[in-house]
Amino acid sequence: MPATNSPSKFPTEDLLEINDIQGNSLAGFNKDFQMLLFLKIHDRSIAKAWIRNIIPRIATVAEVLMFNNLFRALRNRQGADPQGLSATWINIAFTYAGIQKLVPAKDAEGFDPSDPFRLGMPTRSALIGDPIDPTAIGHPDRWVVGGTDASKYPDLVLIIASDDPAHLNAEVTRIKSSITAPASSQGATDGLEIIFEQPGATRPDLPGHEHFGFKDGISQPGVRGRISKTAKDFFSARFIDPNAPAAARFAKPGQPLIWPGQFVLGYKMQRNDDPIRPQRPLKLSPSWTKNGSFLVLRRLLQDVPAFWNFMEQTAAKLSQQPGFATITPEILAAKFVGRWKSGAPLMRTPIADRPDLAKDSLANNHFAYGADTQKLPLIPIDGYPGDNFPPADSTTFGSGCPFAAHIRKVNPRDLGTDVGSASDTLTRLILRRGIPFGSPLVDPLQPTAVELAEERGLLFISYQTSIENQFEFVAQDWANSELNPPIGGGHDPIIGQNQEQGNDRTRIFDLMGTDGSIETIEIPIDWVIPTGGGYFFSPSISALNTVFGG
Ligand code: N7H
Repeated sequence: MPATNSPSKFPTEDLLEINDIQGNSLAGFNKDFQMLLFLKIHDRSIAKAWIRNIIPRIATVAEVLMFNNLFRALRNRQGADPQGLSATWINIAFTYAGIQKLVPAKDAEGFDPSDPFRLGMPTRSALIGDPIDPTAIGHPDRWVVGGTDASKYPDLVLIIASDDPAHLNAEVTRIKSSITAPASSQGATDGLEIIFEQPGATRPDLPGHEHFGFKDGISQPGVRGRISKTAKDFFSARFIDPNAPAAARFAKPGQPLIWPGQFVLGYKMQRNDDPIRPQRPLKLSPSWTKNGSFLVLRRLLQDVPAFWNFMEQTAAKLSQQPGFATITPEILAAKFVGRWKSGAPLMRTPIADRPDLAKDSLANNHFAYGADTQKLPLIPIDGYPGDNFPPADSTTFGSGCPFAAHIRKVNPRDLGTDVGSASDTLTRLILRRGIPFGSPLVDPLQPTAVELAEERGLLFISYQTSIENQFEFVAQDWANSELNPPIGGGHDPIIGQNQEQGNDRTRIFDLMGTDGSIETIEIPIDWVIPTGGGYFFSPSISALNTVFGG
């Protein structure tokens, strides 16, 4: 008899309070046009009154989820993005400095004094590998926002996001006037100051791709939990036949189901020794943090010409060597990322890009590193022919997807790591909500002076319930390490930062040739450079009402 998993045998999943959780965390705004407004609070009671006024405009998970589901359903039926369907969302999050200004001291002190959130990003910057030379642009002394300069350190950030640039502008104008309007008008305040404005936008030339040219936002954890009292009304849609054992672990092929307490406080957590059974929620401290989430924001500058020049020069040199004759700049860059530009994973198509695989959301994330891709029985989907792409072949070791490729470093999937089994890795996952900033280069190898004068990069945003065990751990213990997580192979060539030799930040990356020989590539410069950011807390709607606004 094949093993069956009747849904009743699955552990009962939490009922998520989707009307109380801010929408960008679990649901993801997924908007092409965004604005981050960083604010400083000068007057507590004025700031509280302003917060009370903005609460009805803060988007919840329930609202964002409903919109995203409608958008997806229409796109699937019509074969294109639905015209005219548009929404504009706002979320809010506070640094510890902001919380101290707004909530009674006894409440603020509930955050652990050694928690990175309480210490702040500039204090943790060296630990996560940022430059320690104060003259380097990546040093927090030089950050444009959120660094060591107190005048540029925010108390709160607003994330405003829309499908329509005109709607975004109108909302931003409304918010700005609520901040700068004369003190007599309703909701008005001069007790708040906008200290930095950061627009973000999807690349118009390559929607969904970041500035090096690669498709982003493909791999996200599935979130366990229900959105109504109905037993199978799951937050993350399930695509695998419930009779298949894999249905207990995955929402979609390759998308693991993670207990919601990893992303939002107050819910069951993932165990580091079991991919299915949960452990109890984190203790809430302060008590009002239920349904809240920690938000990591990094303004990461991308030196796109440096990246692609390096690929050109290194590929030209390498191709002279036995075992590397076929290497091109495009192939080398894909090896650094672990996916091709289209988003197709190297594990499933190691020799050449396959945009058709990249487009298939039931196949493009269906791979692991230690086991071959198995065909999974799916629930019937109208018109879907099934995943008929070549399976990932785990016997390729590092010759298909290098051990230190970005996506393999930050999520080693089914492989054991320096700190535990594959179950432990599930406790490290984060929800990523990044968006590019700045305009794309027409030709990265021949940028114009005007293009070079403008900054571009990624506004990295992630949600998690432990900044230390999730974001910081992944960045510091894995991406920045020459050896971890599992087997060595060098630093993460995209986001890794090597601080071990002070100002010499050279990283290394092992590349395997077709003959099994290994070339160790030296990367003397960083092409992803932190220039701002912060550790924030994104409270529940009820905490905004009672603790922040009240
Ligand atoms: Fe990364 N890139 O373009 O190379 N990232 N990332 N990232 N990243 C991913 O699978 C990129 C950054 C993660 O589950 C893809 O969705 C760039 C930070 C994680 O298989 C691409 C920057 C951190 C994943 C990029 C950047 C992470 C991931 C493939 C900075 C956390 C999922 C698309 C400028 C510390 C891995 C996808 C998985 C995927 C790129 C930053 C983490 C193309 C350019 C700071 C967990």
